[in-house]
Amino acid sequence: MAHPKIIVIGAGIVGASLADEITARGWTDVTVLDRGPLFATGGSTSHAPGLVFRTNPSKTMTEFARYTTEKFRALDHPDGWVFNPVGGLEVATTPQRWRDLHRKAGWAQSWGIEGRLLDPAACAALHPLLDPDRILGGFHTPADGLAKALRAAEAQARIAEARGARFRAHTEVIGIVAHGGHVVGVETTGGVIAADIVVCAAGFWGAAVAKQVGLVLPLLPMAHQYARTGPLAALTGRNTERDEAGLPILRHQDQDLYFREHVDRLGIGYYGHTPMPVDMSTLASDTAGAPMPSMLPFTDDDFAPAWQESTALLPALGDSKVEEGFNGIFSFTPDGFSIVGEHRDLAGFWVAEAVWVTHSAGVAKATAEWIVHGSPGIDMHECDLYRFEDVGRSDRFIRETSTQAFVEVYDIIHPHQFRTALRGLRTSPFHARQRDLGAYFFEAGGWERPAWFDANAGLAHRLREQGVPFPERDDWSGRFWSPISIAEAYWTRQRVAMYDMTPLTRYEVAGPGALALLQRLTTNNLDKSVGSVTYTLLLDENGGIRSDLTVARLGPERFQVGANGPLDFDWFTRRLDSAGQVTLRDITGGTCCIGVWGPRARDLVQPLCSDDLSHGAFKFFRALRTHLGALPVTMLRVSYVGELGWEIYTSAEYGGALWDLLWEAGREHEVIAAGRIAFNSLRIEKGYRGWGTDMTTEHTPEAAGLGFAVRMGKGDFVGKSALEAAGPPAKLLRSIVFDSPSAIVLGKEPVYVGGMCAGYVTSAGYSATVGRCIAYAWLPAAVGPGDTVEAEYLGARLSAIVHSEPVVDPEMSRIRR
Ligand code: FAD
Ligand code: THG
Repeated sequence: MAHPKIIVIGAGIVGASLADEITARGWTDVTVLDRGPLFATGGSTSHAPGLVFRTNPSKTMTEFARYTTEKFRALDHPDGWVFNPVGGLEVATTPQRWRDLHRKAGWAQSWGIEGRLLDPAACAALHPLLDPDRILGGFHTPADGLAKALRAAEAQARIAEARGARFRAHTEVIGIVAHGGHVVGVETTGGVIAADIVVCAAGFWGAAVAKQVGLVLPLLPMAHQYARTGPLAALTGRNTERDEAGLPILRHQDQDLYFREHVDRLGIGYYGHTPMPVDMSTLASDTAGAPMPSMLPFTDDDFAPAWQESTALLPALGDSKVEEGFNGIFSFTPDGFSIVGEHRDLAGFWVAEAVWVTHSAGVAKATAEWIVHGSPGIDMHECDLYRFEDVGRSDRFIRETSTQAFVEVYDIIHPHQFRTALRGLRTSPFHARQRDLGAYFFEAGGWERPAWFDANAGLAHRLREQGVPFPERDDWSGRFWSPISIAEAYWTRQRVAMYDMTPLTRYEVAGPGALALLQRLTTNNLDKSVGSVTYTLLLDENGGIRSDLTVARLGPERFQVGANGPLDFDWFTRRLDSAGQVTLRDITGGTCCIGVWGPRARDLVQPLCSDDLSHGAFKFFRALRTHLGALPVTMLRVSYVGELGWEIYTSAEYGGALWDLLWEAGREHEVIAAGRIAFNSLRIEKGYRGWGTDMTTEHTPEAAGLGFAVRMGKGDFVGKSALEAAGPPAKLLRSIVFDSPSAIVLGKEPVYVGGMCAGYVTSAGYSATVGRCIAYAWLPAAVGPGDTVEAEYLGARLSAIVHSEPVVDPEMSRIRR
């Protein structure tokens, strides 16, 4: 059979790498088009200095970088090396940065990147231009280094060409040709070219290309300064023209600077200047004939502080000056991740955008696998084109958040630090009440979510007096946190608490084909009575977990699905049958939800309801349509915090009245409002996983401890055959409980078994119930309950024990009563 005809727009590092990765998988009819000459096309790749620091908080991004360096090392180019593993060195000049480098060293361990923390003298031995008195230490990664981006592009292009790919210069794509919901070609300055698949790898021009087919790519072209010094005496004779560099690439993130050698000169990159978003409407015409449309004139004033700080760190610069520089353009995104995926409404139109040289081959490999084999072969949820909420696709959101991402690119970012711009976009009907109770809000998915309530400070005080432990936290783990959250969690297990569950994404799936669709897409059996609620998993074709859902059957052909965000909507939408047998509706915004949980939950709610809410009449994992007071509600007897109680849903207009009704009725039961931190700690105690953090498509249900949600006997479903073929998992998700009451981890820390790094933490929370921090960690299958492990938090080894699950209430006595 003939392979599809593929056109790649853009012959930068991403387009060239895509041509190689796609043809390597046997689809050889690939044509790469570029508006510029080959291979110095004038895009960002043409002048990228090519520093590759691989360690990233994201496991996936680190893996992309690792693959890229390994691939580049093996590439040949007639002009010389493609990747020069000079090593990477990041130095700290402040205690905060030094602590952050310990955190970074932890990520490197977790993701398998070799690296060591060094004292100032050892740093200066590696990089003699450094003034050791200016630094507190550094993080050295010996296999990081320099990529020659243009050589890498050309070398990959040649390999692709040998398999049949074509590269065409001076061919600008000016339109996408579509027919019947499918891409059929591109219109170029040289005429129409037919294609079955079009991949947009047009760099920072990509947003404009995608816009033509109704796709918003949340990326912002930004200018970034890069300069070169004159010859430096200190570098004389160190490097040949061919080697260019021998010293490690250097980052001085406290001053937004990075450095590399160019033979006897130093290149300096700077992120410290005021953000310079680029207006594409003027750029396109201004630079139409320019050989390097991605290079803007250097602005000396913006660079002045950079020079001063550079000479402070590297005194050898003192006898030199900046000889040349430019403001180069590349893409920033709201969350710093790339954007990859296929257009949902135009089959065959793909994007691979906002990709650094560092991650280029890794992203290209994943994209190629996705195109050719139907799935990317690595967890892509952070980079998925459809990860953005509607609100995240507005010009204003893209501009403000991507600008913020530029400002923060080298900042120390706390895992619970949320942006300050554009807050308050999505609020539940309870927002004003929560504010009155002194809520401290976190943000996710545009939603304001209470983290804790200052109104509970008195409760915390009381509990402390009664002897409930409130361990002190270090400065880092104590940020964006309050001891009040301990009181809220404690009180949920003692009395009763109200949790705002409104931001939990939910869909209505309805119609004659609804049951069949859900049966086909998920692992558990949903063919149960009306009123049933089922915990079930979405798997991908490889048996990896795409999401976990609760499905409530509210009518014979009507289901309410509790989901994990926009990616689930995308997954369902692509798999709806065309016969119109099923409708899918996101009902999140039009509805709201309060979780009322705790031993007193029934005492609180029953008096408001004429239906029998006893354990016998309204069982665990059942749903009921009823009224509380005058208000129509749907109650689901489920509890992510592992307590007696219900998720109580109503439509948005009743939300305020529902809150007041429950709050008033709760007074005699000492009800509190409780926040996300308590919620998170309670769900971890109870053994409940969070998708995207604890498990992803990289994990099977069995590995993640969710085998109970899979019914292999129920008939075919997506991922079933892969599960049948799968061997026993090599790694398992485990609960670990720390020995010391004051030991805290926050996530992504490496875990050691017998002194060797064997896994990593996913999520963690202090458990008020057991008085210890509990974490999930991926560990070798041979490590089991009772075994001792150590997690490394900011350089300190914290001892923990692998615990059977769940840690709290394995008998389910708290829930089923
Ligand atoms: P590009 O290289 O821009 O390629 C896109 C191509 O698409 C261009 O060739 C363009 O001509 C073509 N094109 C656009 N529209 C059309 C059309 N309609 N029809 C046909 N062709 C079209 N990254 C790192 O990893 N490490 C670094 O140290 C680093 N430093 C940087 C320093 C500077 C100053 C800059 C500007 C960037 C730096 N980057 C670095 C980022 C990196 O350069 C880019 O992220 C990367 O090169 C993007 O590659 P690309 O293939 O997506 O885009
Ligand atoms: N509520 C609702 N939908 C949701 C969540 C929720 N969807 C997404 C996410 N959260 C799903 N996660 C879970 C995890 C565990 C449970 C519910 C939702 C749970 N599990 C029980 C257990 O494992 O013991 C019961 C499992 C069973 O009986 O099959 O309760 O919070 N609406």
